[in-house]
Amino acid sequence: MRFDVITLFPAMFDPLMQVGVIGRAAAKRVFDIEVHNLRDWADPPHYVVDDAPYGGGGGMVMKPEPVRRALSAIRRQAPDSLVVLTTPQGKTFRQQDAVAFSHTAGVIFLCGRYEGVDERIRSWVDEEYSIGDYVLTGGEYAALVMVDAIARLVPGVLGNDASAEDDSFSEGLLEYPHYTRPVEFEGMTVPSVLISGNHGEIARWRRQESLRRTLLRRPDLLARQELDDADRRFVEDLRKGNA
Ligand code: 6GU
Repeated sequence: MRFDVITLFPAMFDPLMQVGVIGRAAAKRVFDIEVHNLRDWADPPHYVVDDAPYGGGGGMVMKPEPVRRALSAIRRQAPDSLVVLTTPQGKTFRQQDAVAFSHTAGVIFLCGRYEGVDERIRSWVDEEYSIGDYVLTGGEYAALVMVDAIARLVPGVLGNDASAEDDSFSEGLLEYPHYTRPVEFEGMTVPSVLISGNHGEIARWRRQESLRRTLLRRPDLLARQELDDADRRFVEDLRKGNA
């Protein structure tokens, strides 16, 4: 798949493309990412990309013309990609959205500036996304977050293809606790079931600890979850304080 990003701050995407798991996968072309400077589509001599709002008031608004040109040019290179505007007014980006985008041909992220974009720009995008209820100075960090969440689901990006499957959220539950060596550290020990070698018991313990953790930290997630009989009995016990 391919990612295109339209931004006034292309350098913000250098770490994504150069560092860590995502950077390595980008270098190996497991997916493609191209970052475009919106200013390249602005008019000389001043290459202005924003302007004061009609009706007055503070802040600057992203002008439509450079965005129109950028989208037209990039769409020719990526005709099957969806166009996503990052804006605090968008719907909240969730794991299920990351999964859905990871199965598409590509995404073109248009990073909005926080004061806003000319309303006519909205008619050229397929979706609008926010990453949460707080205000950022621009959509760049939101695009970085979304590219990371989507790209790590592309086959071949994570070392082990299965490692995305146990993720917190992918099953609708938080992940169970993890331990590695040593078996005892500063008086804290690894649960004995994990060193028992009994894989059935280990799977059961992990499932129950996922349920425990989700009930404690994210009861909203648990409420939306379909549970089997064993899960339901365990959650009942947790609620009664018996587990
Ligand atoms: Cl996508 N943009 C801005 N400016 N702030 C945000 C956001 C996006 N998502 C959460 N906060």
